[in-house]
Parts: sequence; structure tokens; C-alpha cells
Amino acid sequence: PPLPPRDVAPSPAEWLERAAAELRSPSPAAAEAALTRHTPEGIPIKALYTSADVSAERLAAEALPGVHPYTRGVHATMYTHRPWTVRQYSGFATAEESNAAYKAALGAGGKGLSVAFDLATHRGYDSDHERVSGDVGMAGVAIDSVEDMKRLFEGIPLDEVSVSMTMNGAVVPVLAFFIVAAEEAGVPASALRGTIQNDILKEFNVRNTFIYPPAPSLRLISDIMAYCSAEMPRFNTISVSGYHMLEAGAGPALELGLTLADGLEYLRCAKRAGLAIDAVAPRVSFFFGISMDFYGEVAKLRAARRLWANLVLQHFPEATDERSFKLRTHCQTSGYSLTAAEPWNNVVRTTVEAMAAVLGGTQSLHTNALDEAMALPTPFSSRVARNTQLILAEETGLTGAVDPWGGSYLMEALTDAVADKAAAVVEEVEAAGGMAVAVVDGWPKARIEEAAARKQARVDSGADVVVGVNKYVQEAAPSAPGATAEGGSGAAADDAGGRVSLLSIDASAICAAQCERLAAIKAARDDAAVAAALAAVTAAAAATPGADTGVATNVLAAAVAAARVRATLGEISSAIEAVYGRHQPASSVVRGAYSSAYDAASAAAGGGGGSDAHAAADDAEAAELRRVTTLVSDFAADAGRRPRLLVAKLGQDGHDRGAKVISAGFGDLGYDVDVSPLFATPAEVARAALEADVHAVGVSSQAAAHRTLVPELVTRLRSQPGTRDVAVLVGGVIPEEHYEELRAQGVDLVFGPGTRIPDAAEKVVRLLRERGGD
Ligand code: 3CP
Repeated sequence: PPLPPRDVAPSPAEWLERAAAELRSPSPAAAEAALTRHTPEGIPIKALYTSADVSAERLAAEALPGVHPYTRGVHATMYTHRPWTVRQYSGFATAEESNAAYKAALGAGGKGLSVAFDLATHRGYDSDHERVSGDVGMAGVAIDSVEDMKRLFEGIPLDEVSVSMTMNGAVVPVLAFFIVAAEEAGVPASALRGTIQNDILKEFNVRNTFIYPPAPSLRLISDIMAYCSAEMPRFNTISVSGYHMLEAGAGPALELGLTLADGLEYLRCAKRAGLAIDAVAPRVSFFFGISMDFYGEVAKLRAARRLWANLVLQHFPEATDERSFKLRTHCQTSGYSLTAAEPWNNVVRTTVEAMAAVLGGTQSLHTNALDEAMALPTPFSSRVARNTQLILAEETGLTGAVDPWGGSYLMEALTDAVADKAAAVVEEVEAAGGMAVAVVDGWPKARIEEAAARKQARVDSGADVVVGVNKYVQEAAPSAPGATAEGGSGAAADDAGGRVSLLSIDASAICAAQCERLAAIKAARDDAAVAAALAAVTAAAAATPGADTGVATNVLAAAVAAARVRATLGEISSAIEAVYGRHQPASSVVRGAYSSAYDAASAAAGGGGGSDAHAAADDAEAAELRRVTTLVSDFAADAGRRPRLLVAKLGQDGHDRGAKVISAGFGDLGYDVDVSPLFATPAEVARAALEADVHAVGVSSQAAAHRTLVPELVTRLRSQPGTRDVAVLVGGVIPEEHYEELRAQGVDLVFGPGTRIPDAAEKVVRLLRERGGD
């Protein structure tokens, strides 16, 4: 039928009038305000976008993928020619177990490998070091020497399968072991394909698996870039990572801006060492997290490519190789978005996030497993996660067109908005002297922590919905899906309780086996050769850096020589530490962000013309907050001081979002909060508890060491005069099946994932009152 006749094309103003009528709004402006939501970073998302929201000029200039600034993709054909790499991050306790898992993954659709190392390895300690007893083999594979690395890749063709290694602190020995393991398997360094994360700057902002201070850490990066650009042309020398910032609380634009600023700093660092930008930039890669903000995440990846291409052009006019401008990236779905409650919902969350990564044009992808809010994935949950990608790649037709969102009014406008916001962050970092200066100042870290406290407040107040956690909470466990185990330690959903079986790791057995191996290697090697090689590593670390790749001045070249004679990871790290020292960060607590965001979220929900039920819920939340602060001030009045809490991290677990959010939230609710230094031993935390005269110690555990280190802490507190009555609280990634065990060992309260801060703060103050705290 013919279209109804119109004299003029419909305008956005006409739509707004209709919208106001549908909403029964007093005015179009009121309707517009009611229909516009803002992301936590303040980016407006309107209900409707039209051609008036996009620049026709920009659309024309950026119309094609494979062409500068690559907004629509780094390749002309993208997935129509080759889908993204299915690359699942994993590592299990020992090299043999990990090797078997890698082979199984490659046989079941995995296309590349991604190695997770344990925290002892990350921090440059051998498995027999006294500080790592609870960490060996817990959050990834333990690697002490080139022998472990050989076992890790035994039977895997390293010239064909690309290997990514998430390593930043102990990057020099790990890369050296990889090179020597391949060499001894007949694969020359020049044939190696893969990526080393090697992104130390973000470790100072989040994640904390650094070893040395910022300046010498950057020098190691330039040595690695020099060595790899000369010897390993197919290897990506760095994976500039925003993922951990997103996980730690940053919104997508802050994540993007800080990450690109890190990238610029690395290129400057290479240039300072005398390397040509075109020799280095083509092998700089990126890594972003993908949250539940679906449109925002697609826009982020498009904006990332545009911004990076233009930043390289602006800052390095000497670059001429097209590859220097292309932002290639790996993505991982967000671990933070996963819930311990009703874990199968996580498959849906991960699928939506994976789609955003794919529609954004990622080169490589990790999809999280459904049980990752509680433990490391099992073979069963890993399989579901991998299949999620394979279904997207091979069943849906998603790979059939390049940048399918291109030209969407919404997506183009949002790409501009995210790009503008992220560019402002890059400018701020640059104006402050670049990221090497900013990490020392600490403001990016503080900004991420504030964002995390605000996010927690929005979840606690119900403003941000998390199904099964703060809305539609399951009253009683239903029967679970009929999952079956794959392999001995596989996860099976337990029909009776609706729970998912989790992977369990015997920490002490792994540590003992690893220490035995280490002793055997040390007994069999030529000690004089090892001592000479380690002295050469120290000398190279002390030498003036440059583009040279000889053992006298290049620390990686010296470490490769040391790896060949079986120097261990701990020894090589110590040989470097002898020159650079070990970095110990200052601890800090964000004040006011939690309570102000909680109040704002409640006020916005209450004042937004919501339903009576909403208003009643907001009143209940405000009343709850008042109740907790009153309980805390009553305690203070009776005891003569506020309840004092020491928030502690034990072992080498540097993931401190939980610790920081608890500190900020409890502080805003009236507690007196101390934060222990990172990487503490149980003895050090017990001493700190005595010195600070605290009522309670709260341990935040994200890396599975709670079963070893917490009981040791309890024993020390109970046997030390002055801390016998100190309450012990544990929170974080703690599977429910460990709660009873922890309580039996003397832990007073356990808080699993999804705990609301007001709930926790109330339980703790009531416990302290029962104890008659003084
Ligand atoms: C791909 N290729 C193409 C096309 N698509 N060629 C022509 N047309 C196309 N359409 C080519 C590429 O140019 C490349 O060739 C080859 O195919 C492989 O593609 P790729 O895109 O380079 O893919 P991949 O090898 O997988 O590399 C992806 C990047 C890499 C570049 C992103 O850095 C990577 O794999 N990163 C993974 C990082 C990672 O796994 N991180 C885990 C963090 P050439 O080889 O000739 O160039 S885990 C952290 C977890 C949390 C924690 O830390 O605790």
C-alpha cells in the first residue's frame, strides 16, 4: 500500500510530543528527562536516536573496516574470513594437569591457549618460599623452572598453537622459560606465536602482582620489547589490559582511557630505549573486560580502535607501518557480573557479554565459567563456557557480516560519547605527565576504588538490579538442571539442593610435590654455572638499557641463559630484585563514596515517580542504614571507641576490590577501619591486629588460599595475649561448602559473594556487642 502522504519528514520533536502523550508527561522536556538514563559514568542513553545524533561526515570517513582509524574492525573481512580465537584462560595446580586440560580444550574447539599461573609464580617466588605456602597451585599452575614449562607444553606444537601467558611481575623468568622450553622441543624463538601480558602499569592501579617499583619495571618492558622484536617477530610483546580495571570497579570509559594511556606510555618507553615505533607497535595488543552494559561495551571496542589509531598518529608521527595503528584485542566476559546465587544464570550473563565482545569486533575471547564466582572452573563448567563461544561462532550466523552495528544511530552516537569520555581520561593522564607518573601519584587507583564503592552502594540499595541477588531472590532452592560430570572432578548440579559442585584443590599436597621437584632440579644442576648466570642477570639489570639484545645489557637475554642452566624462577627474580628492590604499596581507604552513592541511589529511585512498592523498599533501605549506624554509634558510646576492624589480605592474593569496598562501606557506616598491607602472612596480620588493638579482623580472600591461611591466622590470634577475643570474619570467593569447616576452625562469620554491606556491618556489630567489646 502507498505510504500515507506527508508534507514534511517526521522530526525528533514530533516523536517527543508523542512520547510525552504516551507517558502522560506534563511536557516533552519532562518526557525526555524521564526517558533518558545515565550510565554510572554519566553517559546519557536516550530512548531514541536519529540521524540528528550522528555526524554524516564521520560516518563517511569511517565507513570501511580495515581502513584507518579501523572503527569498524582491523581487518577488511573480519570474521567472514576468520572467526575470533576461542582462547580460554586456565591453569590447574600442576603442569601435567594443565597440559592435559590444554590438550582436551584444543580437541574440543579451543583455538589458542591462555595460561593462568599461580600467585607464587606471579610474585616471583619459588614454591618452597615461606611466604607462599597457601598459594602454590591454587589460582593457576605453579612454574618454578624450565622443567615445569616443558611439562606444561609437552606434545603441543608451539609453532602452530598461539599461547597467551598472563604474567606481569615475574615476566622475565616466565618468558625465558617459555623460550627455552620451546627451543629444547625444537621450536626456535622466531617461530613462537602468542602474547605475554607484560602490562605492569595496570598492576600498580589494580591487581597488584608487581614485584619491582614502577620505573625499573618499565625498563624490563623495554628489554622484552627489544628482545622480542629482534628474535620473536610473531609474538605479541604486551597485552595492554583494561580488564582488571573494569573488574576492580572502573566503568567502560575510564577503563578505556586508562588502558590507552598505558599503551602510550609503553610506546614512549620503547622509543626511549632506542626502538623504532614500527618495530614495536605492530605487536602491541590489548585486552578489555566486557560487562553487562551491552550497548556500551560494543561502543567501547569501536571507540578503542578509533582512539588508538589516532593517538598513535598524533604522538608518533614517525610511524608508517599500517599495523602500528591497529588496535587488536582479546576480551574476557566480566567475572564481577557473575553471582554465587543461582549460578546457572551466569551462563546467560556470559552469553550476552560474549555477544557484545563479538559484535564489537574482538580478535580473541575468553568466556567465564558459571561457577567462577565461587571457585576455579571444573571440566564441566569449562566446557559450557567454551561451547558458549562455539555456538555463537558456528550456530548463529553472527560471523556473517562485518561490524553489523555500524551505521546504527544509537551505536554511532554512543561510540562517539564513549570515545570522547575516554579521550578526556587519556588527556588527563597525559597532562599529569603520563601513566608512569600517574601510578606513583595514585589518582587513577583512587578513582577506580571510588567507582567500585559507588557500584556496591547501587547494588546494595537495589538501584542496580542483579537477578537472584537483590531482586527475585530465590526463597528455596529449586531442582537444578540435569548437568552431568565430565571427568573425575567434574561439576554436577546437585538435584536436591540446586547447587553446583565445585573444584576442590588439595593445597598442601601440591605444594609438597612442587617442592620435591624443585629440590631434584637443584640437586642435578651445575651450581657454578647457575651462580655465574644469575650474576649476569644482576649485571644486566644494573646496566644502562638500550635497544641491544645481548646478555650484558638485556635482562631477558641474560635470563634465557640462566634458564638454560636451570636457574629457578625465584632465583632469577631475586637476581633482578638485588638491583631494583621489592615494591610495597601504601594502603588507603576511600571515604564517603559508598554512603553518598547509597543515598543518591535511594533518593533517585524514591523521587523518580516510582511505584508505592518502590518507595516502600527505599524507605526500608534508608531505615536499615539508620539502624546500622545507630547500632555502631551505640557500641561506640558503650565501649568508649568505635568498633575497630582490620581488613586484611593474606598471602599473594592482590585482588583487593572486595577489601577496598568493605573498608569504604564499613568506614562510611561508622566503623574505624584499618587496612593491612598486601601480601601479609598470618603472623604479620596477627601482629597488626595486636598493634592496632582491633575488635575484629576481616579477611578478604579471592584466590582460594582461605583454607590454609585463615586457620593459621585464627591460631595465632587465639594464642596471642591481647587478641584472644578478636572476632574473625572471612569474605570473598568462598564456596558455601567451606563455611562449616571455617566456622569449626574458629571463624566467627563468613560472608560469601553477593553479601550486602549493611547486612555484614550489622551482623558484625551485633556480634561485637554480644562479646561485650571494650
Ligand atoms: C585474523 N587474521 C586475519 C583475519 N583475521 N587475516 C586476514 N583477514 C582476517 N579477517 C590473522 C591475523 O592477522 C593473525 O595473523 C592471525 O590471523 C591470528 O589472528 P589474531 O587476530 O592475531 O588472533 P590471535 O592470534 O588470537 O591474537 C589475538 C591478540 C593476542 C592479538 C589479541 O594478543 C591474544 O591472543 N591475546 C590474548 C590475551 C589473553 O589471552 N589474555 C588472557 C588474560 P598474524 O599472526 O600473521 O599476525 S586472562 C586474565 C584473567 C584475569 C586475571 O588476570 O586474573
